[in-house]
Amino acid sequence: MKLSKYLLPTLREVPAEAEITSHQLMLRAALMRKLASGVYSFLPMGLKTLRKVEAIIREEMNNEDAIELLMSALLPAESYMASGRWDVFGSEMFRLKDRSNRDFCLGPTHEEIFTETVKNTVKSYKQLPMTIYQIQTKYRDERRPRFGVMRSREFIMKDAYSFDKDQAGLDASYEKMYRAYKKAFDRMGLDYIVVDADSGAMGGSGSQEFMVKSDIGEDTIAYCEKCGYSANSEKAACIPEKGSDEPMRDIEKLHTPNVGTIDELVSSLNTSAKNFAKTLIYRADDKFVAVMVRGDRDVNETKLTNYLGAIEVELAAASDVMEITKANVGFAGPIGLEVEVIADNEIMEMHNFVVGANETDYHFINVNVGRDFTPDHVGDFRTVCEGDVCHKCGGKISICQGIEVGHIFKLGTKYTEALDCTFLDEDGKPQVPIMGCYGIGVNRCVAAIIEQHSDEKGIIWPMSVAPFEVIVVVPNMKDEAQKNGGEMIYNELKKLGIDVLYDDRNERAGVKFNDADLIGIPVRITVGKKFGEGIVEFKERKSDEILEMSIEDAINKAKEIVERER
Ligand code: 9G3
Repeated sequence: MKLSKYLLPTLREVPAEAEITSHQLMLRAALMRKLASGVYSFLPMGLKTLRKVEAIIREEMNNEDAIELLMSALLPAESYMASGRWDVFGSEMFRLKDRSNRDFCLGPTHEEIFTETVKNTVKSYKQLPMTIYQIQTKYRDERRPRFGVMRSREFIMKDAYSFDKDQAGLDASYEKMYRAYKKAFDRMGLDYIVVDADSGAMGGSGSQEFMVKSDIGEDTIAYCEKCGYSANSEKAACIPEKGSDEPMRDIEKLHTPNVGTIDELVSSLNTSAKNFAKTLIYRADDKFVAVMVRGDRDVNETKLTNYLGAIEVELAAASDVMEITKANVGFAGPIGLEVEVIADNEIMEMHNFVVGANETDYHFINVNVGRDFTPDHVGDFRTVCEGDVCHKCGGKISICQGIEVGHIFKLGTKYTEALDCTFLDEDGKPQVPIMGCYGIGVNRCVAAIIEQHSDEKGIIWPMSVAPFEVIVVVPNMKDEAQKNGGEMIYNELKKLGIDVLYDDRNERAGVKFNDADLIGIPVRITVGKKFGEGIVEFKERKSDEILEMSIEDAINKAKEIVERER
């Protein structure tokens, strides 16, 4: 491809709204342009990287006998009504009506659609196991689109669904997908970890996320260096820190005016946050609960939601807190509450601790479980912290941020039952297939690759996903010999089947070199002053070393690197 005839509107300046590296570089390197909040158009080079990521995913899925098909993105509401999700997914689902006023949505995910397809096409156990997938655009009206394509409202997902006749079959299908994901992400050059994850509204018996470690990742990961345990912090198990055994002291009610924060409270009482149990009033769907965790911990709302089997859990409004505790926010406690009290395991380890008195400006001190109150439920309701003891091996838990690029689930029969999808088993009896589902965010993979493969000058594409494999740069197009030399090398490389970009623009050398670094093509061959001596420059984007060599050596070295790394 000749750059003088291509579409590559690179930007010198960093666009103001782009906060993270990948978002900045995807705009500056002319991979994409924003159309609306969370909606992007892909320019030629951005499309090439998307297609190369998709091709890697497709190859690894096909290697594990998955079968590709393509569903519509314009979906009739009926399918989602049958599974009950039409009402569950509120404003996040893009809904529309056709000319006959019938309800449709733009597909956010396709469990129902794939289940219907299997229901209508798979009749016998002989056709199972079957894993079918698509690579297709999804639509979700995110409340806060951010970080470019990391969280956009339209994105390409590879979504796969496995159908088996029993749990053992699902376990086998799940392992095949797990293998396909590892191979695909390895080939893309992504450094990732696999973490235990919450299955959320999907239900089922467990899920795992493929996380790319990155400080800008939205997800928080807990991991143990010693035993390798790793989990999304939404799910990571916590064990309670042992409390100090001390004799029970008499409970006292103290006047604690003007203490707005826990720190102000504990310093005014000359104690520590570890000796304070905070009581938070939550609304879980249509009921209220009081949740207690130690003062220096956070309530894990995912664990709470799963325990209560609720659809939505959120902190109660101040007016509700007043009605329930008869006190302003910040003075809630477990003593004398009407609503159920749910206590984290650590509360049971505490002695003579502080709680709100359910009276504005008052707290109780020297509170003890059993004598002063008894929680209705006790369990693991807190979020894991740096330095926690690993529940598996007793090692130390570390925390890092991650970008979720893949998520695989053992779903069970939630959708096949809801949609009455059955197959006839060996005895001719109807059985319900057991499902798994498996997603990869394609756009997010491109962004994650850039987050992990870039420097201050721009992108450093791994060969496997690079939009071009070699760039030929002629700094001085006015010099006929150098210009013809560049053209000749460009044509030779093309004949060798190398995807080569030829910068034949009438631009200054500095612009050409800056653009070559910005767009991150793995190999650069420069035809400059020494061309007259038969010498060209050879540089790999991932190295600072600039080599001088003959034209023939440069072409052979480019071929060798491309064929080794693509
Ligand atoms: C919706 C809307 C948003 C959603 C969903 C449905 C997330 C939804 C979870 C999944 C689970 C798996 C198949 C591929 C792998 C992930 N946000 N999820 O189901 F209607 Cl508006 O998508 N789906």
